[in-house]
Amino acid sequence: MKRFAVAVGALALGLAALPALAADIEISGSFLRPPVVDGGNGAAFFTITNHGPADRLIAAAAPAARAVELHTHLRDGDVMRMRKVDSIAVPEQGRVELKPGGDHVMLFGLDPAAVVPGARLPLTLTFEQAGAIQIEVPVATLPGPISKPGAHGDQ
Ligand SMILES: [Cu+2]
Repeated sequence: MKRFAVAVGALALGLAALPALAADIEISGSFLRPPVVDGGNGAAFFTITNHGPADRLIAAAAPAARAVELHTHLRDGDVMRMRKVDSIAVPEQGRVELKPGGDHVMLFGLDPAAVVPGARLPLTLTFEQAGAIQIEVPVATLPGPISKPGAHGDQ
């Protein structure tokens, strides 16, 4: 319960702009690429810093999205395509950067009202070891590519 209390306490104090901490996991540098069209798909990116033993990001949830999946990009011939993955590994004392063209949290069917520029999208990340971490992801001013043309989810 201690780690949960720490995360909730940080939010209650209005420290959402600071890195979110839960147990050994720290989330920083988050941003959301909003959909190009209303009700479309967006993607969340952030850096996971692990101060403890090996862990895995196993789920993500956002009330403003119809569905949320963990995605990565894989090379398919000359094209990078997005694929759903069951988890994103975070090495012991390691760091993983979710970024355009790489791993990301895919948000399907986003509520247009929740992704206006300047808004912050509530997102819950669940780690196998560290448990759930609630963050608020700043919405980027302009839509941008989640990946190179040819991949799904960016229309
Ligand atoms: Cu994706």
